Amino acid sequence: MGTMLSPEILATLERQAIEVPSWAYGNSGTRFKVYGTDGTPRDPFEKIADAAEVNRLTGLASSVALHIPWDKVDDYGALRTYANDLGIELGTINSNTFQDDNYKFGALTHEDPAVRRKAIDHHLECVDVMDATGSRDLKIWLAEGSNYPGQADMRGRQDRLAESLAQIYARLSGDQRLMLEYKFFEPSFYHTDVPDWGTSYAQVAALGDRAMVCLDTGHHAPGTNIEFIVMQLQRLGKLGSFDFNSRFYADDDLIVGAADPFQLFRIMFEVIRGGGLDADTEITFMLDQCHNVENKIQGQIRSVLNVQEMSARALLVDHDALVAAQRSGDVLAANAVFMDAFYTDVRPELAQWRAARGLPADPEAAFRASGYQAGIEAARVGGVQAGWGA
Ligand code: LRH
Ligand code: MN
Repeated sequence: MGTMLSPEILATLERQAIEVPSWAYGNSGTRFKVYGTDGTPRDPFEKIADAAEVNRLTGLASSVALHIPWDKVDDYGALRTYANDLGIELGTINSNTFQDDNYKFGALTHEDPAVRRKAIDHHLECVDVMDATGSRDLKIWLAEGSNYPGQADMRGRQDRLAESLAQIYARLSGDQRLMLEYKFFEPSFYHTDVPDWGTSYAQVAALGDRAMVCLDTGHHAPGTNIEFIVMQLQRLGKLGSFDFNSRFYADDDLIVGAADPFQLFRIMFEVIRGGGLDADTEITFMLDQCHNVENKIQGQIRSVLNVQEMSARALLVDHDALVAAQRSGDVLAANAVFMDAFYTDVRPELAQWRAARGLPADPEAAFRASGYQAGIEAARVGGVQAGWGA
């Protein structure tokens, strides 16, 4: 084996686990068009089968996140057993208060206590699902906000949000956690009730130790230094999870590392600096993506490999040389140490390492040669393909 990736680095990479989203295997698109594709799953079982195929070929995706009600089933215990039989776990449970007419003007922040009650009850139902699936994390993303100045009482909404979240938090048991995801705009276009890390932090800090911030890499204003936020949230002990994806413009939900691999490298460097890849890490690393035009399963394979690859490069940063250059104020030397690691092509060694562990050296090629896609296209005929609606 090559010499760049030391046994310590390989041990860290061996522990790495990236949770995949069930909805990435269903149809998705934009407001203009959602494309159907042959072989798309029709139910959560078929989504889990595809997620298991990603894990089989990469050894990296040992759990799959669910979205309620998109992944609603009669028997979550049976779904859990099905997943476990395929070698994966059921992971983060994602709530959904962004597709119901009652929530047009808000859900957990709504003026009307009856609407808030309905939204809180949905979250309590999600915790019931967690009890059945053995999931640890409840992830809450809220589409709530307003489109015109004056439309909403932003302060009143924060107070109602805090009160609603407290009721949900009180329902958690065991090691269960609540993740509050922020997003700076869309579908609201004037104010969003949880627009940034500061607001999410303020709300979860008020709840307690098991409430954390979820950082979706596509949810920041252009030009935001996301790795600085990663550093600060870790420093505050409140970085609970990532929704990994990449974007050129807005919340494009593209393959992580595809639009900006250097940003992913910088983010993973700060994750490592803060102990986020240590054996006792409390961070859930999840993908949150949509494969609108590309093959979904191969897209997921490439995504988890991109995170692994940029993690490997970030682990290669010569820490002692970097600290020495930083302390001596040698700007260009410090930057050079950082860039050397980023420019180090670790792909051949990772391929060798995978082969040594009985995994395909090139998982994407293995998937294309496996016949899995042709198999699901032949088998999954009829029924309704899963998507953001179904
Ligand atoms: C919102 C979001 C959230 C999910 C949804 C699928 O943009 O990032 O995490 O619930 O995408
Ligand atoms: Mn997200």
